[in-house]
Amino acid sequence: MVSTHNKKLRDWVKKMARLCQPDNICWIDGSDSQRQALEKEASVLGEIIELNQQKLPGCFLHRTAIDDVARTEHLTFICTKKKRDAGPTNNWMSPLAAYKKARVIFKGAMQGRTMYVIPFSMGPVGSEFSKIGVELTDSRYVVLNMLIMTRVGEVVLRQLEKEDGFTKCLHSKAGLDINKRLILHFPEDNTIWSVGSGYGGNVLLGKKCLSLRIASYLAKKEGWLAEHMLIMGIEEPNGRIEYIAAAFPSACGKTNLAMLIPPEGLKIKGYRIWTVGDDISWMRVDSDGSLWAVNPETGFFGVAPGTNSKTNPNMMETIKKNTIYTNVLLKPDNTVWWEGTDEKAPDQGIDWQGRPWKPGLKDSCGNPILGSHPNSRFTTPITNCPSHSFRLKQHHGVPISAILFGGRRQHLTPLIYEAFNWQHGVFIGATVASERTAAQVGNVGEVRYDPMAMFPFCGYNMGEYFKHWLETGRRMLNPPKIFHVNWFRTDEKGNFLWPGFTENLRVLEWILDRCNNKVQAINTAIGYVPRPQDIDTAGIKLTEGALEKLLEINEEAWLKELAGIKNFFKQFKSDLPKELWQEYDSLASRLKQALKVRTKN
Ligand code: GTP
Ligand code: SPV
Ligand code: MN
Repeated sequence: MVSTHNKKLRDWVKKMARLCQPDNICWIDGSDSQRQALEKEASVLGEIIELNQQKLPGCFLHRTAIDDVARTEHLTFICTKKKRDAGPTNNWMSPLAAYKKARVIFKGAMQGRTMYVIPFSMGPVGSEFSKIGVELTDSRYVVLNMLIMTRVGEVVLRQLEKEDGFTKCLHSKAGLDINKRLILHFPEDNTIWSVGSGYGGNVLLGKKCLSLRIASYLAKKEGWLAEHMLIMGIEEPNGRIEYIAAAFPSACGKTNLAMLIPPEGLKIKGYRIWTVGDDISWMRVDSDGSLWAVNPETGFFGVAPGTNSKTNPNMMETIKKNTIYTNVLLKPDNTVWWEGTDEKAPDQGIDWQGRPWKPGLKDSCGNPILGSHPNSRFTTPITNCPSHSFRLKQHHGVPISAILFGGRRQHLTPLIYEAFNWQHGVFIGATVASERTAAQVGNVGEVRYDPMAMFPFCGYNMGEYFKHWLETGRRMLNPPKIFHVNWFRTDEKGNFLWPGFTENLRVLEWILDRCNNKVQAINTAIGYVPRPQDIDTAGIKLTEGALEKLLEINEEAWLKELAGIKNFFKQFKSDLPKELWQEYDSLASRLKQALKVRTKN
């Protein structure tokens, strides 16, 4: 039996139990024996399915409700006293109204269930970077996932006796009813309430809710950055490891980039990749004037479809054991399958909705019925990953040489370009736009602005957030260089022009060369762009003219893009830093000038 001397914690648990009325309360201690007992219980109750233990030791499958398969951004709220503090990009509710509305749903929601108390640390226990949370939940699936994704148990309770504050995270599945689903954040109370969902991003409250929405608010107050970024180390041929952080919107390639294996053509040079994180980066300016980053998580919650031994061999190795699969296809031999994995589809199986499935099935509109959901995922420990960094546990993190922003754009943005300076880089980050993916409910493919890939995750006014980025830049002696990448540009037929995945290292190589002043670049209206000959294409076959097309800048199309940026910026009114309007104006005049020169020639 776990106990704590922290009176605030004990009182809060009691109070929440009075509201939710569970039959029992169980403290999670982080031990293997308790985890195994929970796995057994959850299997017996049908909440998870034990997979073939010879082929997939320690692995389980879970299916969510069919209307509970991705983050529900329209049901996600930032609840600050003043609406302006949530800003124009967030859904807002007053704290009073939000607590009242949710309390009705939470009331008695855990009757007949156990309330699990999960003390967890985001970041190494005791590090200056780290934050403690305690999640109360009636879902064993949540407990088992949190055990993979965060540092859980006794050691966190002991640390909490030395620190006072923790984020109060309350979750109940309640009736898993989409009409009674709310994901509420109370940054001013350091509190999260999530009810009516069983999907990862809505319920693993240490992840998007704490480590991005609440943490971004704390980071602004305390002078650091909480970002939706992967962190990776690139060991160069000379043995030096340079670390980069990259923000791409959900399902736009962070996990894949974070653990790439160098392509054949570049192997000879001796690069090696070290994975620090695939989704979240907490960064601080240190006494050396550089930016240092930690990954607060201990696991990956990765997208399954498209993961195979060509696109991501390290991940295929990682998910062979101790992994929870969610919403993938179950094969007759009790292993799993998804669209775009190595093997061809099995002759039969059970689809993500629990129905019998075989290849070629069509729905009433003639569309193929998928075996696994497009946002099906796996939860797996980072230490399973062959490329995991040896610096994961370091309290200090890693120094960041470059920051990348990126989006999924068929047109317009080139494969790679570099900001002229930090302020211009913040403008580039603030104007990231991307085609919507299956990671959130909504129309897939629609282009939306997603500044710094944080649109769904910033816990306060994004106008203030841009200001914070600008200020952080001014505090650094050696700010990382800022770049923008786009792996998703297509030709007239809609085919990707760039092979992507492992080959992306060729672009990272140029980025590092720029950081180390080893290579020239072309000064264009939008930023520095590589000379085609400076991207190493040894060993890949690009179609004739593809690289030029990938690096092409169409000034007319960019001027059209500016109109969209203007509308996006306008909604922040006086909260948008003037520096971003300056960057906007400079970009407009550079584009007009370039267009003039081009039409003259
Ligand atoms: P979240 O976990 O939602 O934050 O997503 P993520 O940014 O980690 O995305 P992930 O790496 O899981 O990739 C999502 C999808 O993009 C997968 O279907 C990949 O196959 C695809 N993808 C990743 N990298 C590339 C690339 O370089 N080129 C192309 N064409 N597709 C890619
Ligand atoms: C994302 O959607 O950006 C994810 C998955 O990383 S979730 O945890 O659901 O947010
Ligand atoms: Mn993500």
